Amino acid sequence: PTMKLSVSWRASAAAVVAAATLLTSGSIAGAAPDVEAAAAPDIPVANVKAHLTQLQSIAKANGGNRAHGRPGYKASLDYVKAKLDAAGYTTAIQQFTSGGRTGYNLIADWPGGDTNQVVMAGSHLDSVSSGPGINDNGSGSSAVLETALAVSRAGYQPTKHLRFAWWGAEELGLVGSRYYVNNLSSANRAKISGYLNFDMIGSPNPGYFVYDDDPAIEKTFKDYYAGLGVATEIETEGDGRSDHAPFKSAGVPVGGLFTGASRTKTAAQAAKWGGTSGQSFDRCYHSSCDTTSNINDTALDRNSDAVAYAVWELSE
Ligand code: DTR
Ligand code: CA
Ligand code: ZN
Ligand code: ZN
Repeated sequence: PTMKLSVSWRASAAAVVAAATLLTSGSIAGAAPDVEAAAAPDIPVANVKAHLTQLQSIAKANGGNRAHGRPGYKASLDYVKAKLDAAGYTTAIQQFTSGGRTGYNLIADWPGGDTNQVVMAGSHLDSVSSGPGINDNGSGSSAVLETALAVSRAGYQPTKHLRFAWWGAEELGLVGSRYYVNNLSSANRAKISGYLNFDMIGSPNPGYFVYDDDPAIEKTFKDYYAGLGVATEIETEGDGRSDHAPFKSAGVPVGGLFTGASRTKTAAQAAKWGGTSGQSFDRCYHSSCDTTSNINDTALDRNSDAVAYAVWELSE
């Protein structure tokens, strides 16, 4: 019995040594020295929806909206900022004035990575004054927030530097994002290797549109959807209509996703995506009914996962 015991003891000791070696030096003889970069984690859509519920409560407690210059906007920003601060981000609030009212951008940097190669993902956090703006644009803001939190949970250390942004006063004409870009030095602007925009990504009668701008970013999103077996179309409604526009004008590579607003879904689109033809992608666009019931969970889930996929893919 002693011999048997010692043999099994030796075997398990060797396993322990091997594991310890792997943990410390990263590889042992014969192990693959460089492993594929970690794949993006799944983004739990329940977490994204929890943020939407919070944003709706914030609107309800502040006059029914999250519009620029109203208390609901700053309360929304404080909610997002608190989550990011707790997750280890370096956050900054950038103030600006528009229409005689103070506006705010929230910028969150994930410590580490090459700050000469900055990958940015952003969305506008403001709503119109008619309602809580859950699809437009709680959906983008919550997906970007949850992706940032997933980076923290994963302890992800990408080669490039990650920066996330929530813009103010988009509905007044891309005011916050334009203010940010205009106040970047040319040196800092040149360091941004790409800007990913997410504005309306959970529309109730969704289409799956990919911005047709930077080819590499566009391919990243199309590869993701191809992996799901979901067809995509080029986004044709948005040139200049969301926060990627100031970045594009400044020569920064841009891309993004969109599930549609007031345009009508065609029969052909309904045939490939489901939903209702002859009905707009979001019947509550800029209306008081843009609430948490104005969201298609499948679209929100797929697009939240697409945000994470692209952030990991473009920053590793
Ligand atoms: N202007 C955005 C909604 C919007 C309309 N078309 C597009 C295309 C691409 C992104 C966004 C949009 C808003 O109302 O916030
Ligand atoms: Ca998911
Ligand atoms: Zn809008
Ligand atoms: Zn929007």
